[in-house]
Amino acid sequence: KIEQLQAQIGQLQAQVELLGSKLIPALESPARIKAIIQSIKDSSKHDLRTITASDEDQTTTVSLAKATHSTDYLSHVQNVFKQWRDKGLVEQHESVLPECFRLQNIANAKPKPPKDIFARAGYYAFDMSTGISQNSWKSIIASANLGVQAAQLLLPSPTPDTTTDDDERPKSVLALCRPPGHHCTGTQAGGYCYINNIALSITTLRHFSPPAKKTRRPSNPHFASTSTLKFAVLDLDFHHGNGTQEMFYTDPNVLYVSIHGEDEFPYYTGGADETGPPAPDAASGTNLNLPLAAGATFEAYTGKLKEALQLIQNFKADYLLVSLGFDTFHLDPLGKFDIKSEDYEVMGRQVRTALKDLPAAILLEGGYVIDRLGENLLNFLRGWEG
Ligand code: SP5
Ligand code: ZN
Repeated sequence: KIEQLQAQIGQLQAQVELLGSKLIPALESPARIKAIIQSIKDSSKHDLRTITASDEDQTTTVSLAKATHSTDYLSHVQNVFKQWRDKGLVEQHESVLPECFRLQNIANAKPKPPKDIFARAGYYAFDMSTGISQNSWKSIIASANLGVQAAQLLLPSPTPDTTTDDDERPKSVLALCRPPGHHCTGTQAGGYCYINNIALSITTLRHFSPPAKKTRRPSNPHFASTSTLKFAVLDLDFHHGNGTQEMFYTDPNVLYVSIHGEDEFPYYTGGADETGPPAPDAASGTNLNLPLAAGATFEAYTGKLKEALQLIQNFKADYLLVSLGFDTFHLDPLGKFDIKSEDYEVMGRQVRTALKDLPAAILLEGGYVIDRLGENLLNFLRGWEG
């Protein structure tokens, strides 16, 4: 039934992706979020908020996104559909897909964006699954704005002395982002990702956090205020979050930890040997990849999860960001793990129990079995809430 529906949607909107050797209706679709929202409403267990990005929110989101994405990349994503359309390179109902990708050029280490708008599509992308259609930017900016808003909800009140407000803030927030974010880099879309929503949450927390309280004896170096915030990212999507890893690889204040399918998409990152820059760099050891072979059971998974949680505990972060993907589900068309619906409750409980003091933003990444997404997410949340 879902397949029929997707085929219909595919014909209607022509949102396609290349999978293997076939151009298929895009797996990453609005139906994913619709299904999740319906399940959350049906459960009536959670406080659900709809957040619409005002013009001002959109401006703020784009300017925060510039901390991790280049300005020219962002304007490309925003404008390429119309530019292709104006030249007759794409139909109104189709999407922009690249034909040729940026490659290494021995004569020119830093090639400039091509003048030709057709050629630019492959300069700013790394796969053919991340098309840009008429309404893409609207979704991309709305999704990114959720990354911003989730972070805003976790921020301490600006007047730390009136503790009452502080108690009102949630300890954890889930943002139903779509499109997802963990694959795109600062200059290339890919893996259905255009703006890194997790990076936006981190940038927002950094940007809007009140300055650290002045100590009573600032002259004592022991009390010197070190206001630098620390962040731990736990990436539970089936795929390695190459974009997030890249953005914070040399940042000593962001720990990136990922459990993902070994040698799976995005293929060229995610190895256990990618641990950050070599010592004595301060960021050495702030990246941990825990690849798991195809067919991995939940028992194998929880083994890796324990390792991940231990490292995060040791890191002593101020905030936790979770990239939550449900493509680890045993029926997922893109995943190869053997994780069942009920396992997500255990997973949620395990993470929250280990890290219960950390304010947390959970952002949705992948997960493509549309009619099981709501159930799997609700299970995760039941475990998370104890
Ligand atoms: C956010 C997210 O989950 N993005 C995943 C994008 C994955 N796209 C490529 C998947 C390739 C799977 N292998 C294809 C083999 C076909 N026979
Ligand atoms: Zn994924």
